Parts: sequence; structure tokens; C-alpha cells
Amino acid sequence: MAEISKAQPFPFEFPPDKTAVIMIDMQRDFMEPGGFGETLGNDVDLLRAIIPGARLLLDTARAKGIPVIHTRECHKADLSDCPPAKRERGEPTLRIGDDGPMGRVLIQGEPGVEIIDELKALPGETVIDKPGKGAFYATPLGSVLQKLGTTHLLFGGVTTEVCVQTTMREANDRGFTCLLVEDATESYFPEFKAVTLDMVRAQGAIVGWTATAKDVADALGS
Ligand code: C5J
Repeated sequence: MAEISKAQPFPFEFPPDKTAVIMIDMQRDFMEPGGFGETLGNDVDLLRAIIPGARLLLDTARAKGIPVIHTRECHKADLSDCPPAKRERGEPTLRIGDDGPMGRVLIQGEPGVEIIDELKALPGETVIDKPGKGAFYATPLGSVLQKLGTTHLLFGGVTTEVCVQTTMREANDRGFTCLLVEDATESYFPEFKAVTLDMVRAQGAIVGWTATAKDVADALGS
């Protein structure tokens, strides 16, 4: 067992050989101007602050042989997996499926769906395209983790209170023990990130633990 003694709300124990990293939606559509995040009125530059923390988490996992799974929020080209309620919501400048500066917004195979260069998947790493906010919904994530024998998950990615938190809650309901890496996750709303970290670890880690990427690296001796 490895232990992150500085984790909140109390030390986090995890078996490295049964642990996986899930990096949520670090794709151009959320991270760069012209993508889905910006069409919703957000300042996407805020998210770039976590690139070093996310990179440290990936580098640590890779050095220790911990599987890394990346997700990307996107839809089929014919939008058959995009509920109209999702596409029609709000007043974005571009809707899902519209042509934008990085190709069709949130559509599989388009440039906007690519993971940013700094964090891109290495050959052999699993990349899961997901139509929902939660990464377990309508994807093979559950069976991928079952095949790996995973019991513990370390999370990073964007955005903290939307796809990351939703996936952590889904993971809890499936019996996984979860930790959210504080400096590897970000929100367009700093106050939402702060309150999500609080929510996750409240009530005796009701959703999971939090710690920094360095805490994870130290616990794994890297
Ligand atoms: C959002 C996500 N925020 N990846 N997606 O719409 O959190």
C-alpha cells in the first residue's frame, strides 16, 4: 500500500498495482479559444494553470506503471448521441456540431476534440470518447477498469464541478475509491473549484479525498 499522509480529509491509502489515473477532457475544445468552453462565455485561459500539475500526475503514473486513461467529451458526427436538450440549451455563440475555428464543435475526430499537446496520450494509453458529463455513461470505461483490476482512481482534468465531479460520483456508485488531484483540475469558476473540493472531501470523504500532484508523486517515491 502507498499512503498520501497529507491528503484531505485524512490520509489516503492506495494499492499502486490496482490504481489508475483518469484525466478528464483536457481537450482543445475546453482549453483553447474558439472551442466549446469559450462559446459558453468562459475565459479558457484560466484552465491552463493546471497543465504543470496534470503533467506531473501523468509523468508519475507513467514512471510507476500506473495505467492512464484519458477522456474526451464529444459526439458522433450525426449527433445521434447528443440529446437535443444538451444542444439547444443556453445561448452559446456556437452550438455542438456547428463549424468553428477548430472544426465542428465537440464532434469526434475534429481538431477541437484533440487532447492538448502538453498532455496528449502516449501510445498504448486508453482514450475514451464520452457523450455525457460522466465518463461511465455510454462508454467502455467500466469494463476497461474491470479488466485492469482497478479499485482506486486518481482524477485530474476539467472542469472540476462538471465532468470531473460527475465522473467521481459515478465511480463511487461503482465501488471505486477516488482521489481528486487539486492542482490537476480546474474550473472556469474558481469558487466552483474550491467548493467542489470541499464537497468531495466533506462528511468523511463522501465522494473522495484530495491531494496535490506532488503529494501523489511523493507517496509513490518518484
Ligand atoms: C463541460 C466538462 N464543462 N468536461 N464539460 O461542459 O466539464
